[in-house]
Amino acid sequence: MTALGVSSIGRDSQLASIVANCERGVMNAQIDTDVVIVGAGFAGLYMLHSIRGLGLNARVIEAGDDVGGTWYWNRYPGARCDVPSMEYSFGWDDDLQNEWEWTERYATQPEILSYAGHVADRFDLRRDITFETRVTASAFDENHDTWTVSTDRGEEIRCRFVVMATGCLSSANTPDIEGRDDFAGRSFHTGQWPHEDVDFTGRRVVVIGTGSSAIQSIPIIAAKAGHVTVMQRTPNYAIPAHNKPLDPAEVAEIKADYRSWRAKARDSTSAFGGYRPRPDVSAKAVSDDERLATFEERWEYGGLGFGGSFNDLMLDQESNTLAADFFRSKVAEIVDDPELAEKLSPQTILGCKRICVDTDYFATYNRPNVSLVDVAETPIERITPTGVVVDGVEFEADDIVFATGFDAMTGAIDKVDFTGRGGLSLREKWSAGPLTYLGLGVESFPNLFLITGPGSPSVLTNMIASIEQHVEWIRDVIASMTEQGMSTIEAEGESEANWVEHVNAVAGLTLFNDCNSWYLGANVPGKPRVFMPLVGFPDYKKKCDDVAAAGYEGWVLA
Ligand code: N01
Repeated sequence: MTALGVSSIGRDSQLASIVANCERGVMNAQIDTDVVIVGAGFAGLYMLHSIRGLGLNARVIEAGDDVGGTWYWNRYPGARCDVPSMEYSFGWDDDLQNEWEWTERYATQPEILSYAGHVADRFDLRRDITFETRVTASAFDENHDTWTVSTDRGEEIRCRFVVMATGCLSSANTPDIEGRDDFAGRSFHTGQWPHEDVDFTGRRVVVIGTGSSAIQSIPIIAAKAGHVTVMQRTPNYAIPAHNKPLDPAEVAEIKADYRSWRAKARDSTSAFGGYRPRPDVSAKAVSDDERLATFEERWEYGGLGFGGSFNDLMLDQESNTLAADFFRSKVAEIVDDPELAEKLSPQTILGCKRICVDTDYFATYNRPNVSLVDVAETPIERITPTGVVVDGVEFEADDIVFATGFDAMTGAIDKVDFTGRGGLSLREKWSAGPLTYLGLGVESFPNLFLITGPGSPSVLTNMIASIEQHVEWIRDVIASMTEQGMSTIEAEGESEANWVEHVNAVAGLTLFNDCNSWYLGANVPGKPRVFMPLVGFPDYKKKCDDVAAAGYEGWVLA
């Protein structure tokens, strides 16, 4: 137990803090730990390591029985990252990044999970992680400037800071379809996949959804299943991964100068260093031949970099249509049945929903055991004990796979009953959409930090780079507060309001508002429609650095 929340840094600071608090009538309380971190994914692991580095104590509370976060839960067949593995890894420890050997261009879920386990073991992190426990509530005690964090095991933990490291895509969204619980077969959600192998051999499987998780899992399920019926509400853009084993020479070249490679990533809009830079030219400014050659070249290279073929695909409707037309021509080439190809071709803005990265997704529809049901016009009516009914027709199933995504960005935070100053509930405060300053903190909720929270670039970037940037910013502010004997930091109301306006204004310059994406919360019935992430990593990082350099401008430190 650590009195005052300062375990080893500056006894003078402690004294200053006591005096300051006594002067304003605040009584210091005994605390159980300096920081409670919620979640043991990559954000939670690095946050724990960083807090320890300050000489403070932290305790991580994790719902799963092991580390890994999203890679712990998303074990569906074919799960892989869409960020190249050499980038989807921590860059803050040279030995760690140099000793770990990725095997493929895009790492599989088991490989990423074992990397997370390796990080936990290498830095001896598990001893401060409480597994199989959920945080249910957290209340700020204004008399003592502490948080009391409650868990589903009945424990109450008193601490100075709470850091939400709960991930942006961790709260599974299972649509409330009539009869869902009456289904007599097996049903799965891709984001809550069982740990044991699921055998689909010879079975009739209905897959609901055509987002990334569906696009990755359908080809693998179809290879064994008797029949796969895909229920598609919105067709999606998927660019081939062209996954392959990593070339040892290429790996050696990156590792020889890993630091500058990482720095290059931090300077790119989406914090990706590996792709060729986006040419600074509009899709409309080049000849038809040049444009086609660029699209072809990006298609052949594969992956998310297709969205960076030109500088205005997310800014200009006509340029976007040129890319979308190219994409649709590719679907028509791959899918044998022209009518089916048409149904699988998205008509929405390319990139408005996150582009998917696939292996054989469209070609899978050429298999005789795969069929598509359009549920855009006639939504799924109900689920019966034996199947799924659409437009009066029952599609019989042994298994249903809900590849229906997540209550993104706010879902996991909303599950915790946060009470801030004056008894304000965070759910109430966010009832019309999330309000944050820099995506890091919330007015009336002192000493609560969000890693990759709404209002930060997060899901529009390589998540690991965004996690690192947030963890280091939070670490530095806690270090600075501890040194100066400050007990609270809280976003100012005005800076929060201006920030929310800024995030919306930036989104308004793009085409991101033009579809029903999870970025907007549009996939969850009743969720307020607000564009949650911020476009542009380098400007954001500079803003955070400037705020810190100006003595945490826009925050109230007490
Ligand atoms: O979820 P999604 P996801 N009836 O929300 C449909 C990351 N990720 O798990 O588009 C019928 O994209 C829904 O339809 P619509 C990545 O950032 C990364 O696939 O809302 N259909 C949609 O088709 C990704 O973007 C990786 O009309 C219903 C699907 O379900 C994010 O996670 C891999 C429905 C949900 O798609 C989420 O991906 C996997 C209903 N009632 C995920 N409700 C990689 O790194 C929903 N749908 C590669």
